[in-house]
Amino acid sequence: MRKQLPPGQFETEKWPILHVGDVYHFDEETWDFQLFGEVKEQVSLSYQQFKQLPKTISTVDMHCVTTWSKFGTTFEGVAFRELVKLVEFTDDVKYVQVFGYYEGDRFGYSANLPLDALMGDDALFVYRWKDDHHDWVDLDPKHGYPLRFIPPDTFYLWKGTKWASGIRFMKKDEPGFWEEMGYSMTANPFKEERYR
Ligand SMILES: Nc1nc2c(c(=O)[nH]1)N[C@H]1C(S)=C(S)[C@@H](COP(=O)(O)O)O[C@H]1N2
Ligand SMILES: [Mo]
Repeated sequence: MRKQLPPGQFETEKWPILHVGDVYHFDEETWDFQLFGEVKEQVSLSYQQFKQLPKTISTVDMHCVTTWSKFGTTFEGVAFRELVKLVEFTDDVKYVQVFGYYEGDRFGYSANLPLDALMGDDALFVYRWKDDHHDWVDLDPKHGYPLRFIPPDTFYLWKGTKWASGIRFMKKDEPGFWEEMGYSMTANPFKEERYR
C-alpha cells in the first residue's frame, strides 16, 4: 500500500462493483481451482484444499481503469506464489492468465500478467476482507466470492479476476478478456497504460 494516486484517477472511500455478466453463485460441490498450461501435471484443488494453503494478510490499493482508486483495503487470502509451489513447469514460464467465471463459463473471463510480478504479498487470491468497521467479513458474491484475485497496484484492477477458477502458465504473453478488446497488456496505472 502506497496511497499514491495514479494520473487520471480519483479516490473513492466506497468499494464500487464492476464486472460484466452475472454474479457467480458458489456451489462447493462443483467448484474447483485448476493449475494448467506449461506444467508437468495439472492440479485441481477443491475449496477445502485451497483453504488449507498458507494464508497471507495484505493491505493493498486498487485502481480501476474507469478512474476510481480505493486505498488501503486489507484482505486475507492465499498468495499467488503458494500456488506456483504446487506445480513443476515444463518450460520457461514467463506469463500467466488468471481465469474466472463469466456467464456460467468457468473459464469465460481471463487476464494476463507477467509471472515475476506476482511473487510478493501483494498478489493474492482472497476470500475475506476487513470492512469499514474493521471486522473480518467474507467477500460479497458481487466482489468475487468464493475467491477473487487481487493484483499488485502496478496493474489496473481488471487484472483482478473475480470468481477465480484457475491459472494457466505460459511461455509467451497472451491477451485475456479485456486485452482482446483493446485494453493494455501491461496495464500499469502509474504509466497510465489503459489501452493498446
Ligand atoms: N470474472 C470477472 N472478474 C472481473 C471482472 C469481470 O467482469 N469478470 N471485472 C474486472 C474489473 S474491470 C474490475 S475494475 C474489478 C472490479 O472489482 P470489484 O467489483 O470488486 O470492485 O473486477 C475485475 N474482475
Ligand atoms: Mo475496471
